Amino acid sequence: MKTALITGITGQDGSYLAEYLLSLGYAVYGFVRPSSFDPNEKLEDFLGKTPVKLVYGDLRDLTSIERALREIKPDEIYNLAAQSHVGVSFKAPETTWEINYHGVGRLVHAIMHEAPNARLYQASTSEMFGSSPPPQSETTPFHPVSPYAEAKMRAHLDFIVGYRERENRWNASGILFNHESPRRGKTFVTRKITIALSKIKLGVQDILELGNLDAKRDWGFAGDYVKAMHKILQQPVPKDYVIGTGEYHSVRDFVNAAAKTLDMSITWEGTGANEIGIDTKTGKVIVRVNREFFRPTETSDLLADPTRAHNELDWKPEVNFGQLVEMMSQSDFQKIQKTL
Ligand code: NAP
Ligand code: F7E
Repeated sequence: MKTALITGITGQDGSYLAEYLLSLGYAVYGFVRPSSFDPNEKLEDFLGKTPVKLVYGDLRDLTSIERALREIKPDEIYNLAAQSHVGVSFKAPETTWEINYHGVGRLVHAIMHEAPNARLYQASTSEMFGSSPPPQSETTPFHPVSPYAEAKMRAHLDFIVGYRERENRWNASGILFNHESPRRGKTFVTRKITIALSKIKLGVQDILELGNLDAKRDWGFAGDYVKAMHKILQQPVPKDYVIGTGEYHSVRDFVNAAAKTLDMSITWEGTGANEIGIDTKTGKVIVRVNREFFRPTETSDLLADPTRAHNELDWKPEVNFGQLVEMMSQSDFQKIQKTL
């Protein structure tokens, strides 16, 4: 039986990965931040009662990382913990760097001392490509445009690629494009949309306010992407892999698709900050642009070229865009309906 340690296990990806590794027969440990809440409760919301063992720690605390590695001696480490919100990174850049850059450095150094044979997966991101035009592959230059993307890029280059090349560390990464699910955090745009439209449909919210409707993202399903993470750590040689669907849609497309699954339709009028979305059946304005949700600098178009993952990992996503939007919209609609 292999042993895996997952940082960020209480997040979207961590919960799907834990489920997947348990199904493969792994002993799964989760590294969780101490807080006044019982971390088991958060995990149980997603997974129910599972045989995941939790250890307290924080990527900002080297001692806690070393202790966890000494106790667990994992074969595989999945570093999913991060301040993962791009918008928030402009408001809290130091915290973002502390966790997303220095945290990775602490982890890599601790692994070298406490679990030198462990394989490390790092959650790198398509945001590192920033303003590089689409499609983006492993050879596309990085041009990050946010503190989140800069910290992730430097961690990727300094600690993952750098230590792999200089120190022969078994470090690999997935450069993942956006992936979503009913477990996605509620402040990310997809979940914000599916919650708001469900509430509007049920008559408990009037309007959905969004930022940049023209931004295009390559959206896949988190449950598919955690399988790629596992495959990356089973390869004979550690490498970096772009993981995405190879298809992209604008934020406006996502709103239209979510509305359709809820039997609603939206007519768009105006442009830029004055654009509005009108419920075709009721004639009410239900979507408005609010500048508060724009970012100081924006990654406008992200589209994966996942050829290496197809060829070397034999990985392809199973859930398409329409199925993802339907899954998320129906999940939120049913959850909200139950509370009324
Ligand atoms: P998420 O839902 O925001 O989860 C983040 C996790 O990190 C949570 O479990 C959080 O714990 C934990 N965490 C935050 N700060 C920590 C710290 N200082 N020490 C220890 N744990 C800490 O993120 P996700 O969507 O699952 O993404 C997983 C990883 O993939 C992240 O690194 C993200 O940057 C990266 N990524 C995500 C996407 C995507 O589209 N989802 C794409 C590319 C890369 P709490 O529960 O205590 O907050
Ligand atoms: O934004 C636009 C926003 O916050 C998507 C993280 O998992 O994926 C995620 O980062 C797009 C952006 O995700 C709103 O400007 C419009 O263009 O859902 P998001 P993200 O920034 O792409 C990457 C790959 C990661 O690595 C990150 O960890 O939607 N947008 N209006 C909005 N975004 C938000 N959040 N809220 C809005 O109202």
